[in-house]
Amino acid sequence: MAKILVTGGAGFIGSNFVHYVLAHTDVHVTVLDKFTYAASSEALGGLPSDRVEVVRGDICDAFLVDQLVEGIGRDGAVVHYAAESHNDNSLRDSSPFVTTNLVGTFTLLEAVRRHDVRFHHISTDEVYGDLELDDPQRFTEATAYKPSSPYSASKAGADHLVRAWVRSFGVRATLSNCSNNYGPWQHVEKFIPRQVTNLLAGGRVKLYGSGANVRDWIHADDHSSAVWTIINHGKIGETYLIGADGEKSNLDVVRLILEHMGHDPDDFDHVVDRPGHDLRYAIDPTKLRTELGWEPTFTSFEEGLARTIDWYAAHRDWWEPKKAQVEAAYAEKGQ
Ligand code: NAD
Ligand code: TDX
Repeated sequence: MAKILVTGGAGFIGSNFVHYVLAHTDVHVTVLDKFTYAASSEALGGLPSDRVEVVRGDICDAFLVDQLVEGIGRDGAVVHYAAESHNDNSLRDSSPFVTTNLVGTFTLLEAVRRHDVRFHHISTDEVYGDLELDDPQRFTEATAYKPSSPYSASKAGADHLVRAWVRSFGVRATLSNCSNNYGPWQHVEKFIPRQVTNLLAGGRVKLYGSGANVRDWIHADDHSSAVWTIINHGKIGETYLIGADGEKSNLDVVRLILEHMGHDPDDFDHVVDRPGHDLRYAIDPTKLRTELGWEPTFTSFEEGLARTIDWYAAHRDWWEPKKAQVEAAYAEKGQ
């Protein structure tokens, strides 16, 4: 594979993948990103300019997408990360979620179909809805779809489009549904960066509801290695769940953050819960591990979290300008 197109490559996880590919292969990467509020040119800093091209544009722009996909060629691939990604935003205004996540994915699928280019679609475990806290089953590739929020419904719809284009038009695509990511460059609107930067800014930790909700955490570096494994060794038409056995309640995560930052682990606020808040996500990654031999490198969430907290402490210049606007939107909802 000589060339790939990475959509959403200036976002939290897409930029991690771009760094991963440049560090581990000699592939040329074109990034297509609209540079919404969630993008960050700093996250793409320090990359070799002869191996990366960054195009500012919209995945819904059929003309631009067609040109870029044609340029990748039949032996390359499109790796599709671009999305509106935040549940709370989707509850305030669902419109960009429907446009980018559904129409954008459709636009890319039509282009890869026309030019016969390999496609990998990045999705989320949220398409499966939620589990009871004591359910012994975790999500597998066979779990039925039951999305709860406008965000997860738009991602579920996009997944269905990809599968339909594989079956009806023979598009060479794979899909992956990953659990909650953490690591450097995650926007301060998201749970872990929000709490860490609240404390760094002299504010307080904000836990939705009781904090019993469980998320299954994976470091973004491990998500990137899993996606690269699937692109190279995955079977066309197949879906792979990506997870690293990282289940933790939000309450436990908050306490770990407070302790690592030298605060009393019970010194946080309970705030208004998210409407429709999913109770628990949990991934069974057996297929990816046994069929493709992938393993995560971050096996201790505590250690990965500590490194992430230290990263935010060292990158105040990056997150501080984004903070006030995010907190003002939360404050309006009592969060
Ligand atoms: P992010 O919000 O940090 O980044 C999204 C990127 O997409 C941004 O750079 C943004 O500018 C770009 N973008 C948005 N609309 C666009 C458009 N119309 N055209 C071109 N670019 C556009 O998101 P993230 O957390 O990095 O998530 C990336 C992908 O991974 C998403 O598809 C998301 O659903 C999926 N995912 C995320 C997680 C997680 O925990 N964050 C877990 C599983 C799956
Ligand atoms: O201030 C907060 N307090 C709080 O208790 C915030 C922002 C969140 N929460 C809770 C809600 C969730 O139970 O923390 C948990 C994680 O919240 P988010 O970071 O918003 O993530 P989540 O809604 O679980 O979705 C994430 O994982 C799946 C990503 O944002 C999605 O893009 C991905 O698909």
